[in-house]
Amino acid sequence: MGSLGAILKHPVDIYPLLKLKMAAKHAEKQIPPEPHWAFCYSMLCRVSRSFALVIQQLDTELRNAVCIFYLVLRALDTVEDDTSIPTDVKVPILIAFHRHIYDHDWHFSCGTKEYKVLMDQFHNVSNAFLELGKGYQEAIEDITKRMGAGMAKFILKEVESIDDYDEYCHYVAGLVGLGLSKLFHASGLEDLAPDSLSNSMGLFLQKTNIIRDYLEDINEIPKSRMFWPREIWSKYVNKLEDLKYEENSVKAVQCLNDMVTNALIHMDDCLKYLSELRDPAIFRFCAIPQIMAIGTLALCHNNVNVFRGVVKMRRGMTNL
Ligand code: D61
Ligand code: MG
Repeated sequence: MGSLGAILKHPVDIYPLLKLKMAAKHAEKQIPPEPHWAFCYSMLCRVSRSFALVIQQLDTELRNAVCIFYLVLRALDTVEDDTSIPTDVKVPILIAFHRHIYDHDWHFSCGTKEYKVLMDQFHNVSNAFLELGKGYQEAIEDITKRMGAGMAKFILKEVESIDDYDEYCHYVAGLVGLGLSKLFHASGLEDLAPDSLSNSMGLFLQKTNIIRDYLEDINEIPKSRMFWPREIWSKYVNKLEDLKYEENSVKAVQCLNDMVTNALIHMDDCLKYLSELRDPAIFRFCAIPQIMAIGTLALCHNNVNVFRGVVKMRRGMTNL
């Protein structure tokens, strides 16, 4: 269904959609005029769909830092996710990525579509990064270094135990939470949040995506890596892909509910984290993705369609 059709079917979505769109229009006027910044913001909108709008409603200085943080990590993730890069080429790039952001001339072509544009024109991101304040730069470099090392570790290792699952999600999303907390602190708008709460913010979002995307990931060609931990699914089936076959529906839904329950463990920390925020724009930036994740988990819970097709919320943020 086209996005206009989706909206007309759900007229109550129109008001929040317009409100968000107008906020985005206003935000557009504050983008720095230079071409490398224009590239970064247009890339953000093309690549992130759901995060672009919440990032754009932050105050200017913090917004620029978060935009670059997003693009640097999205580029790192594009390397991680590109299954056509041989391991012996990929691992050193992941590990050295935090140094490449200081180098205007570095680039590595990979990914497809808008991700390929981001990689090919990465010098724009480096140039913008080099204009950020030192405090922002250091936070972005530190997180990129730790995430790259963690991704490299998991290229060679599968997610078996629940501990592995939490560790992998820490590298790819929990660290984003730690980095964002540092950026908020560097902006002077917030106190520094405890790492364990920041980590939970990322784990909750990442686990929700991993649960929702089961079918998309298992059907991917060439075969993508799977992140459902064996320690959970092996209680229900012998092979992870058995969950998608109709004869296993009952077991599949039990396994799904087990995964949802595991994700919900992080809720307490997330609410605590949100309750400590002071700045209204930062609060919205943090709370909106969490609310979407709760909604998505509610939709997935006990829902066999996770194994049949896409289970996605309608989102004012993504569909216009
Ligand atoms: C407050 C607000 C936003 C938060 C947060 C706290 C704490 C953590 C996060 C956002 C990160 C949540 C990640 C959940 C979505 N997962 C992915 O995008 C996976 O890639 C992970 C590695 C790259 C992370 C890049 C990122 C994401 C969101 C950000 C950000 C950086 C910087 C600032 C704000 C939000 C997933 O990607 C697949 C795809 O969607 O293409 C994967 O490869 O597993
Ligand atoms: Mg990835």
